[in-house]
Amino acid sequence: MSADCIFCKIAAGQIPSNSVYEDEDVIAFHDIRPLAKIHFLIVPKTHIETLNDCTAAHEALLGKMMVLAPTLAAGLGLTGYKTVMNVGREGGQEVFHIHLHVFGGGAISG
Ligand code: DGP
Repeated sequence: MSADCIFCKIAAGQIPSNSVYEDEDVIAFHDIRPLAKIHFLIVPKTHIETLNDCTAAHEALLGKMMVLAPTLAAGLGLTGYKTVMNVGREGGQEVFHIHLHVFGGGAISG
């Protein structure tokens, strides 16, 4: 856990979130500033700043995040959706703890 990381604090239950899913490895919760009718984030509990910091050791965790997307989207009634991971400031990343955005129900364009 990184002491000043908002997503670490959410994962630790120190800051509330509108939860979608949680297990021992990941947490998913609705985005506080939704860009689509349904917009949630899939976040690993372990603190990894960006996708650029991932190695082969993270393959299972990243795969789990991806495979959870359709399951959680279906649970929210979505049959189609968009996934995005912003990487680095130039990639639009604001929170430096990796997370997969899932947009649906009137998704953002692009
Ligand atoms: P990104 O630009 O990819 O780093 O997106 C970060 C997202 O995190 C952004 O859409 C807003 C969301 N967010 C930031 N702080 C909080 C928070 O405290 N709670 C929730 N639920 N979402 C947050």
